[in-house]
Amino acid sequence: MKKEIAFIFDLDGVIVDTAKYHFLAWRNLANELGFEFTKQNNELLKGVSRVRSLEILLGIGNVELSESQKQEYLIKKNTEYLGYVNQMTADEILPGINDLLDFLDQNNIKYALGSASKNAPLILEKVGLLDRFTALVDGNDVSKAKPDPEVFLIGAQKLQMKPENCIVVEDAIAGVEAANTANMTSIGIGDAKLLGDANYVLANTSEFTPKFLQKILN
Ligand code: B16
Ligand code: MG
Repeated sequence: MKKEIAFIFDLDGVIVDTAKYHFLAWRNLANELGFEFTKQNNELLKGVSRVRSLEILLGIGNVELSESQKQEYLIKKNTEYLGYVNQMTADEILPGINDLLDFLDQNNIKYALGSASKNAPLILEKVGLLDRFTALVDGNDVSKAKPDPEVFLIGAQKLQMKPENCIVVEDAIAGVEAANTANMTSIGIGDAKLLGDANYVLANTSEFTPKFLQKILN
């Protein structure tokens, strides 16, 4: 197997499913502002930054807020979200991911995190994965959100790897676009109709097996 490669993993939707907690907190906020927020609406927020998520949510409800009100609601949403995150355990790691990380470790293949979430280090700590990543890049490190490739390019730099030798694992359309723009190989996790631009698409993380990796790496 080729060794000169490294992986960059997205967090929400790839390592854990935090979208369900984002959904609960955003829905409560929408309800407080007087409108409904559905699971379908929540799809629009996947991989999107917190600030941009609020803008999209306010657009759905056709609600306008002042800058200070927006700040207040962002803090409120994150406080509720952190309440859920603080209860997370290793049981919430998505199927297949532990085996895959074991396989990468055994083969001396490095991996980094490339997430839009400013809460990424806390989430990794809660599920017991914080120490396993060679490098972390999260929402605190980037000035441009996905689909801009910044998050993954910083990840490659931290791993001391060339972009073309990095493989990104992503569940969001914007994330796949960011990986492709960064000249990296992209593996999409989810609906092939939505993630058609990815080099490879797997329906869910349990299909992301060492056998699949061996196939694409050889
Ligand atoms: P936070 P990812 C993203 O994580 C989520 O998919 C997205 O829904 C969320 O708004 C974003 O993180 C920011 O999260 O509020 O914790 O900073 O998929 O890039 O790992
Ligand atoms: Mg994601």
